[in-house]
Amino acid sequence: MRVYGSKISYYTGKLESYLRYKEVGYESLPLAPHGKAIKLNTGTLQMPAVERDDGRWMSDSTPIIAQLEKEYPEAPVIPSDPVVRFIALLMEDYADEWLWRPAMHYRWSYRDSRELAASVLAAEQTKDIPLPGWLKRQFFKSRQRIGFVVRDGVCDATWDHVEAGYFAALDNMTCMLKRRRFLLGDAPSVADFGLMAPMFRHFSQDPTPLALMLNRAPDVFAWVSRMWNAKATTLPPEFVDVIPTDAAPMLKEISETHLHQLAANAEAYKSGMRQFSMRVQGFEYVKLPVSRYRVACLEALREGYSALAEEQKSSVQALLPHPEAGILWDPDFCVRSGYDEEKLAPFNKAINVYGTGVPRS
Ligand SMILES: N[C@@H](CCC(=O)N[C@@H](CS)C(=O)NCC(=O)O)C(=O)O
Repeated sequence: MRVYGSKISYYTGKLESYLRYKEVGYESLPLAPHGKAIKLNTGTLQMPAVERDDGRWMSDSTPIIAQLEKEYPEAPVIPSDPVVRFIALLMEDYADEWLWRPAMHYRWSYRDSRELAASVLAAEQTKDIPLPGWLKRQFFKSRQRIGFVVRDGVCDATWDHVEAGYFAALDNMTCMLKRRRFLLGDAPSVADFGLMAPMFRHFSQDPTPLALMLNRAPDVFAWVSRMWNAKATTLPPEFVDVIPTDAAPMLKEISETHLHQLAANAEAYKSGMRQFSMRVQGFEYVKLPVSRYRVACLEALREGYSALAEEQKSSVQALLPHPEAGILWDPDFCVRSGYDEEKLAPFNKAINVYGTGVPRS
């Protein structure tokens, strides 16, 4: 398969670490020069996009991994215990959708990281465009900072909280990794691959957050290399039977931040708003872009919960005793994204995170 992306992309790094673990061969290519074919075949321009040898295309790392798990069932990364699986998928979603903001902030708000990332993207994605290098770098710097930092609610009032979200992830992962090699066992699960998205290509490669990680969380730094080096053939997929108590701080953080944001976003989507505000852990975020894709993320989590047996539901509720987690089982929740109702993903026409959303056919 051909993986179109970037050597510094969040979700491309997540997918590549999975493919390496499962020892699935792939060729890595830059996305931009192939943009037309990618948009035509996957419905949107986002990385990674995957072109299979049989001509099929895939988009969106979460359903891509779910699909490949069916095709490569040896050494599964999705735990078989239903409660552990539900929590692993919740951790993946938190890493995908909540840690994205601090990852973009650290890369594009700080000069050292911004200059480096802009140089990489200009060289990698626009090699054949005959424009001066400084102009290409400038394009990436302003597009990314305005589009994914300023318009995603990072300002003086939220700056410290955005950074606190990174520290919380480092501390909560450290708490788990002191006791096991991977978050939920002695082999990586989908929770680890999810966390690889921010921790690998952003936090451990961009100079500003890397310095913080090295000082504050060397266990996480070691885990990043362990993940990149892990091979399914040499690691039996051993996951915990019950979610350990050392996961509690991360589950609290997920509830107060990610689940709170998913709920506020879904309410705004239901009211037809394009922007919304929310108060998270005492910090006020204003004019955040409404995401249809994230309504679909919440639907997927709720479907996962409702498929559990009664006693498994009680176990999940006991693991998530925070008011914000109630959105996962609230019977009155009735927002529908209408996205991928046929369940074709990753082979559907995808939408990107802030895509407004008319499904493209
Ligand atoms: N849900 C998608 C998100 C993919 C995504 O947003 N990728 C980013 C880069 S890491 C992207 O391509 N953004 C579009 C852009 O920059 O315009 C996934 O998991 O693959």
